[in-house]
Amino acid sequence: MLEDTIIAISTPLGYGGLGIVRLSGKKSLAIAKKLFKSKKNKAQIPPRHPILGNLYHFEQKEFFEEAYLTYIPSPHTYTREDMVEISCHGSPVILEEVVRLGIKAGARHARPGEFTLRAYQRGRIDILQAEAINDIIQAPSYRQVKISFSQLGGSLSQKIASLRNQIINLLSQIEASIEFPEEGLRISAKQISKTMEKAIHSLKKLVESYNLGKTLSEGLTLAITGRKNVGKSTLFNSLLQKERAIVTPYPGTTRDYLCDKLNINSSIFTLIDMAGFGSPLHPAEKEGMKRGKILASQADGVLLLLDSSQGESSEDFKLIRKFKNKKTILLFNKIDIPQKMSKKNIKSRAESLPALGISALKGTNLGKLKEMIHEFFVPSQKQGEEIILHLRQKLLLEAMLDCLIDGQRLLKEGHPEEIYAEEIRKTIPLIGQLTGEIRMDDIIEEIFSKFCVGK
Ligand SMILES: Nc1nc2c(ncn2[C@@H]2O[C@H](COP(=O)(O)OP(=O)(O)OP(=O)(O)O)[C@@H](O)[C@H]2O)c(=O)[nH]1
Ligand SMILES: [Mg+2]
Repeated sequence: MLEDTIIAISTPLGYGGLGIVRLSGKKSLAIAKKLFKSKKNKAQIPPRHPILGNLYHFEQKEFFEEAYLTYIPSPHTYTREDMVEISCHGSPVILEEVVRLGIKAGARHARPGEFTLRAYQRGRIDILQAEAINDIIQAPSYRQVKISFSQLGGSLSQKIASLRNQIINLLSQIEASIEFPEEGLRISAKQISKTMEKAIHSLKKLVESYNLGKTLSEGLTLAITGRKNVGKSTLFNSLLQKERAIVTPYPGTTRDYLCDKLNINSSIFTLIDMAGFGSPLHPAEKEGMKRGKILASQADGVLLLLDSSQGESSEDFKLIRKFKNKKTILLFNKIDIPQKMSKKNIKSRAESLPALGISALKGTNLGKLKEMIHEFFVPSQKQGEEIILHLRQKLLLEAMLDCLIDGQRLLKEGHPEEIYAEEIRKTIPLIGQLTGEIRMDDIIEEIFSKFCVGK
């Protein structure tokens, strides 16, 4: 497969000022030469230098477009193979014709992410860097771009490499003391424990960084819940600043749930508006409540809305009890009209929950609410701290952490070196999976399938 020369459109398909077709592989230049004739010197295509020419249709025997061609010989290319970039007008017809002719001339259409896959297979980047490339392309915020750019440069890979060295050093010291117990190579259990503690600390910090990473990449889900008619859909619309959900004065308006994204200071939240709780008057309402219950329990956080223009009800208390152990912000809505609810009474039953009075209708305190959401749900980042953005990475780091914690426990319980060294050793293949040094075909396939064609 690596022997094939691949071709694909690298720019988004559509009409645009420019469009780029890329080739990678041994035959890139030979194929490109069949499609492209330089205006100046017909024979010479100097490397790393865009040259102007015309695209030649070798079936119709005619020129059909002006283009720039850049030939970049291996190994200093994106894929480490010979590459050619053909840049012309961003016309889907032209770009697709260039690809079709390229395939006729001997190339194969690239699969999603195949250029980057080759960069990985040829050892130019590891899997963490490949993930960073796609993260840069798909970044929903500039803040994530900065994190991913640093990881593309190897910041996370280096951190993992240093962790790996730490663990390997530790293992070799333990092994030396097992083999030559009398030769003064023995390191003390205290020393081993200290080194392990350091590794555990670094791992813990990385695992925890996913709490922030998740808010920046896929985002957190926030369920807006409460009794019927308290203003959930109004709040949903006001936060999104669009008339997304239907609002009426009649209880039981929302039945199917709605989701939409809200960006607060680069952190992404998926807001969910759902059916309100109360006695259902229709089977669809009943089903909506059932689903709402599940959605709210699965969400990362809850905005629990109360209608403070009404007296507190047993249903409100029931909901407070229900979400007490979840990350919940309590909202007293409708503060623009006369108030009947005793906020003191409510707060006494929900002491630990942050609370705020708002008017979803008039927009009162919604800026404050956004600040509150950010502060409550998004962990702060310390300068220079590495942030992981992928669940895959978090799960592997967590598995490593478990091994080290087990090793530490066995050491403290006084088990022999062989026993706890075994636990520490289990982290090595996990690191290999994390960086892609150990190839796991299904995981590699999953990672690259998320890429666009042409990257
Ligand atoms: N005065 C006032 N009225 C509000 C406010 N928020 C919502 N309302 C009104 O309350 C009624 C119900 O609003 P919705 O947003 O549909 O309430 P909901 O919680 O989504 O209702 P269901 O979908 O039926 O559960 C509408 O008439 C809104 O205009 C507010 O802050 N102040
Ligand atoms: Mg509603």
